[in-house]
Amino acid sequence: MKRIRLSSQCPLALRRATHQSRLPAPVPFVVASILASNTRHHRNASAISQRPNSNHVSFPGAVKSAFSNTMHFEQPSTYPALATYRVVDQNGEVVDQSFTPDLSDDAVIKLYRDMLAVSIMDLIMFDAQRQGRLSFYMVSAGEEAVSVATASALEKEDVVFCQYREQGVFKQRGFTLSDFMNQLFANQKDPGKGRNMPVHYGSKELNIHTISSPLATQLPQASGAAYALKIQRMQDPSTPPRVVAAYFGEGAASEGDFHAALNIAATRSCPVIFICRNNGYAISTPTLDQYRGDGIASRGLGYGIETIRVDGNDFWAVREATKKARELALQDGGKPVLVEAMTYRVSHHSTSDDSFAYRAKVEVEDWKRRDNPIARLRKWMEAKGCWDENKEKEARENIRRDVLKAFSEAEREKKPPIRTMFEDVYEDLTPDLKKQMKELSSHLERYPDEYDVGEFEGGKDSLSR
Ligand SMILES: Cc1ncc(C[n+]2csc(CCOP(=O)(O)OP(=O)(O)O)c2C)c(N)n1
Repeated sequence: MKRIRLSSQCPLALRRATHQSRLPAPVPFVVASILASNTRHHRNASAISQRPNSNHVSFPGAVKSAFSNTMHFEQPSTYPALATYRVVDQNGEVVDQSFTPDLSDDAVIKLYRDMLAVSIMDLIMFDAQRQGRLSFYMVSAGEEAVSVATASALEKEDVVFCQYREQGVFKQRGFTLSDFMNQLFANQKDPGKGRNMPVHYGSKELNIHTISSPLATQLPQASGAAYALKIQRMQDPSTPPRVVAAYFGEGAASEGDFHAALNIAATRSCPVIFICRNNGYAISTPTLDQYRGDGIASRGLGYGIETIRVDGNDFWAVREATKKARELALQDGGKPVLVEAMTYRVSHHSTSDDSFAYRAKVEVEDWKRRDNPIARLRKWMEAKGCWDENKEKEARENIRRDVLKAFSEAEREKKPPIRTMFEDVYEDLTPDLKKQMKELSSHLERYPDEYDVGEFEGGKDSLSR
């Protein structure tokens, strides 16, 4: 057995040494160097050097905590709420005098049109669901700046994980209106082959992972993906630097996955930007019932993560903060950053919800009148002289026409072959699945008047291939 020199005053040394002796012998070079660098980091952070007569504690978990002879319980209420960064106020006027726009007029107009497109598509699809032409939909009214402006500060190669209310991220990155519609109508052009609920978009080409329904599962995945990016760059430093952006609502931040994700990203120094859309509600649960602390931002500090709170209805504040967050996330070999964007969910949670059962209409009307991210950017653009009423009218008409065109094309498209229901779980169909497929085929043959198989590509023939 390997002899280990132990310091009797340092139980940690014993723990570390025992742990090291259990490491399996052959470790690939890259993994070994990562482990070594993490261990070095760990050693520095946990070195206990309590000097005689020191005025502060040096426990591993509280490195510079001053001794105090006064018993005092901290009261959260004595700390002021973290500030909310703003560049442009509700009137479209610049309040951060250090701000200079880093985009050409055309580039701002493109992003403004993305926000408009999302809001117009949302209205049309919400109504389409009400008409029974779609099974489900979720709008992002009032939150268009959070998604479009954050996305605009990312690079194409960055990896994105969304919750479900970030259609602006997809739009900004190049998802077309047809891409949205094909997924919503679950037709044969939907890369997900119609297997997911509407609004659960995904795009391999745009580096956006497919949305999944269980809340917050995307967050530890995002930390893991960011760790993978970090390792990739350690293996090959010529790889372009990339970050992960992970979106979530303040309600999702009550899930255990949120805490696990932040802590692992902090301790492993992963280049991930956590972007919280704090829109005041998690379905019917208002933020006042969701938490007692200072929003989500205060939690970032608790995990040792650089954090900013921004006015989520201010396109420029969101863009500037995300730009800086990306820069920070790539510093020192990588680290997480948290952005909490304060906004308001103007519409119902989804088409399955009636929000007036739990909030007053006047509250919503008040928000709509007082603040709106699209109106705010429009005021700024008009003051700058690059936008006016005519351009607005024309843009709205064109977008509406394009949405309706993509809508009717996607609605007419056939559904994926029925056979796809059995595929893609196993490389080849298992005997069990083949049996089920045969049973379905004979069932459809026996009751031809009960099922409209004509809307599926190939009808029931796909089952007998
Ligand atoms: C693990 C889990 N629990 C509950 C739900 C049901 N659910 C879907 S959305 C939602 C509210 C989430 O609110 P928030 O994260 O604030 O996002 P918002 O809808 O406000 O954009 C809930 C409770 C779920 N999808 N997954």
